[in-house]
Amino acid sequence: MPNKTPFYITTAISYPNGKPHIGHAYELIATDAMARFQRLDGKDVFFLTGTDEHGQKMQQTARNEGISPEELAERNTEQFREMGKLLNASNDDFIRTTEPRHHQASKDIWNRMSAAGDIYKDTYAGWYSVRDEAYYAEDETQLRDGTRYGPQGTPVEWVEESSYFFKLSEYGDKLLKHYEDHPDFIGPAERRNEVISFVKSGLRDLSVSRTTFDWGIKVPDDPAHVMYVWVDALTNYLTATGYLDDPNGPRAKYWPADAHIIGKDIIRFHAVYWPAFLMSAGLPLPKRVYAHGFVLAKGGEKMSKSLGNVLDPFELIGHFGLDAIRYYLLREISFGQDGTCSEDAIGTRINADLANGIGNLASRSLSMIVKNCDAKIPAPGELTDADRQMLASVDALLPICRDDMEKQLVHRALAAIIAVVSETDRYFAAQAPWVLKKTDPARMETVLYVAAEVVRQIAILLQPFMPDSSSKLLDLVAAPAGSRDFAALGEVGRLTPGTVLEAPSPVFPRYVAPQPAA
Ligand code: ME8
Repeated sequence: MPNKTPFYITTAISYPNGKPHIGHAYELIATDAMARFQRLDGKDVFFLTGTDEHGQKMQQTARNEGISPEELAERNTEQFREMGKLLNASNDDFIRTTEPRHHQASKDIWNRMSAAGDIYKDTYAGWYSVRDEAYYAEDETQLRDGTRYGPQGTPVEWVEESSYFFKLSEYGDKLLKHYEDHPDFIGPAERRNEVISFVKSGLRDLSVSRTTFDWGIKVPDDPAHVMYVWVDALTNYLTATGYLDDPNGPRAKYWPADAHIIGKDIIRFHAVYWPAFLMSAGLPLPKRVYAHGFVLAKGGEKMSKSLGNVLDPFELIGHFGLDAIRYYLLREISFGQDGTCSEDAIGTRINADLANGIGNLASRSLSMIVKNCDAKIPAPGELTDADRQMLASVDALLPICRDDMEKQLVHRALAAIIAVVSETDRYFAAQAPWVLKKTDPARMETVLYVAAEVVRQIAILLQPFMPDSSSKLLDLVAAPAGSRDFAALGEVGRLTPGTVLEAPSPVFPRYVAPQPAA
């Protein structure tokens, strides 16, 4: 058995300063789909998510609530774990930056950067956004109605304190060369361009420690300083692999990561600071950083409590079901762009693609088999051009999906799969097996065989996106447990005639919006 190729994928680690929101759920679902896809495709996957528990934002929120930052982190991290379970996230580890393994790794990376001569002590005086946990140059800020805001629209405050600096200014050319030599390092293209122009505009040294609060990881040999939260946060990706501890350890093979999946607001940290830290520390760089867009409310509005348009992932799933929500978010929003999420749009999408689409195809074709073929997969006769074309379309899906998933174009992979469902609907309607039943039963059996075989392959391919429903679909075609990964796609895994089927139960019920009370 050849060794499987390692594949390491991460989400951002979330600030547990509040409950998880739909943006967190979106990122976890999308990354989960990518991780599951690679697993089914035979890779040795390590999928990491977790929480980013230090920093001023955590400390301030805790103070406002009258509790300690530890208590705040503990309480909300539990909710992030719960959300992961609810979303059926298949992460292999959940990292918390307050864990001892992470303190050690952060100190190690600091010491490496320091030994490289890239850290010096000075005083920081400039603008800081607590909400973004980010330093901004004066020209990136704007004064409005007496308050100064950073580029993401969050308020900034003037900070002056003793601080260690990282010599980021020395990494501009090296970073630009890296982007040029590795054109796939940053995606999508808009983000890559944004990062390149930011780096070209000139990098200033980065303040990497704070002295005006203490909720963080202490700087080695100078306990009056805590590390800037982003130094510690970014290091989480390395911590979980144990690479710094032992480059030959059991998980060290996963570094460098294949993909960091993050939101567009934190691209600068991942595509500028993180590779610069790693270059300084003499460590390999991740292969790709991909920034998704934001989930917005109906009409493209930002979700906010004051507008009353915030969608809660827990409530949405309670209402529509998990796989419907996973499907909607992954299919409707082009991964990399902003997209909207509203209850009407979810209902329309899931009815069209799931209930009327794959659900209907499976139930129509399989119930005809149960009724007319003695509940056994029929043996196909000689195939017509239409049958061959139909099977060729479904057999061709894997390379298409692979290519899209490699580029994080999750919505495109799904669109390709659903297009084959529509093609099968047309095939089914044109072949009219319910007519053949009377005129040419052998031909009916061939058509039903082809349709059931399409359902089998579509169900295998949909597993990364809708794990539970796909597994129900695979049960309906009695796909053997050991033949549900991508190795079973195509001709090698064709349905075996004579396999007994149960009467199909609906996998994707039609969504009916609740009627307002009269
Ligand atoms: O940024 N739509 O944490 P975070 C889509 N701790 N994605 C969204 C979103 C929305 N409406 N709102 C937020 C942090 N996100 C840091 C990360 S990584 C070393 C440290 C995304 O809790 C956001 O872009 O503010 C980020 O990728 C993730 O949710 C966590 O955001």
